[in-house]
Amino acid sequence: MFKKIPLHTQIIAGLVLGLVFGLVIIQFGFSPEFTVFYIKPIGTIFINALKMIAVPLVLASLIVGVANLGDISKLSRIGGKTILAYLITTVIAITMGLLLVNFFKPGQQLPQDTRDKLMAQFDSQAGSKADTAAAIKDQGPLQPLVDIVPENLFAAAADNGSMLQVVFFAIIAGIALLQIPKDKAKTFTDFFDALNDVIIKIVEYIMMIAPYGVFALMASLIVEIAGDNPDSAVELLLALLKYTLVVMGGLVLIIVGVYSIMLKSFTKIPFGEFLKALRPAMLLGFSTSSSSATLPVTMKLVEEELGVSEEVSSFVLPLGATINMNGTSLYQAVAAVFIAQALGMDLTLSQQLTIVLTATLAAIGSAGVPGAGLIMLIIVLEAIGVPGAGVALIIAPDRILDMFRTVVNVTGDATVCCVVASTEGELPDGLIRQSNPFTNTE
Ligand code: DAS
Repeated sequence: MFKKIPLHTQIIAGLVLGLVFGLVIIQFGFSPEFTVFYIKPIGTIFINALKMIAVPLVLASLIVGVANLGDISKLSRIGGKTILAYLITTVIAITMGLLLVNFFKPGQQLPQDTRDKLMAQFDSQAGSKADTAAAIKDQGPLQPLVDIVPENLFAAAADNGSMLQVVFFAIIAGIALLQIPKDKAKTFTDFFDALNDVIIKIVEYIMMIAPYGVFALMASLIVEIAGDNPDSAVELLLALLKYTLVVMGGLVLIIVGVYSIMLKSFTKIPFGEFLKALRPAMLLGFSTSSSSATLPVTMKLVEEELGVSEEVSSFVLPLGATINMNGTSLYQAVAAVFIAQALGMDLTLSQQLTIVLTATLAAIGSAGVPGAGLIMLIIVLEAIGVPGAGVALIIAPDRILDMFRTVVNVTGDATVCCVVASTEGELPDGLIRQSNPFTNTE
């Protein structure tokens, strides 16, 4: 019955209904038992499903992503430039996110009792995390580096706290794949390619229960945080609103700040013309929240509206849709610090630098499908010792933010594509409008 309503509309409806439901419960003083025992489990199932898929998603998408770079010795100058540009824009996006969230501190004004309740709700092993942190301090400064290499991959995959170790293995496996004979590697790559497709399909299934999960999470979050003090729910909602505005501000800054400077520095394409040419792809990214779904349109526009050769666009854009997600990177940096702030956890500089590393890897590992960035955020949280279940705190506005960050992801891929094309001697005079691919008029 819901099939016809777009997924994001369903989820926004779930979010609003959860908000109203929670506020009605606390406003009329109904007992929280019903919400806690019969509504909240739906949200827990949704969160567990997201966490369940995180490890296989990382393994499959990263192994395939690295292996698809093609033979390491043959990585052409285009591949080198493309990957360098993607990494630089990703690190810039994460750094912008960290600067914004540390400056505006959206999570910091929550009262201590709200923070304690959130921590209790999200981290049942809070004590053990503290012990681990203490243990790490005893073992000296290089311990975080040692902890990246897993003793046992399956134990690491089983223990959510070692997501970085899973990422490390996936990258090493991808590189090893490039070093063995192509015919042997093909079986392995085909398996993980198929696994990647299976996982993306499972993410679609999980996103089907998203409206109900968001409803349950929103309602139980409000009812449990409000408890006997409705004001603390309002404070939490205000903090969420501030967090959303910080992410949105960062996303706008990336487009009008970073991408316009890149185009101006490396190409003769007027920024306004670039956005006008890319508008259909940006709108598609917004409405589908999927870089992968938007890819065919992005390629068509970049070639026919912006004049980039097929050789460049067919390498740069598919790679970008897989490993380059500047919007998601900024969002993950802001969300990770916001959740830590809301839980009253002060992050050290090394933890914030860990965010740069893990959010870069998480963005590379994020598939271009709705909700992928949220799933990979769990990796960033676990890597800095923040409970992965803390994603429940920011799940409410996530679907709306997913739409906007996907627009940035798509625009970033197209920007790098034009920059690489231009440095390859293409687009000598800026725009070469060949035809309007959507009206076929010359
Ligand atoms: N929806 C993802 C994309 O397609 C981004 C995200 O989930 O953060 O780019």
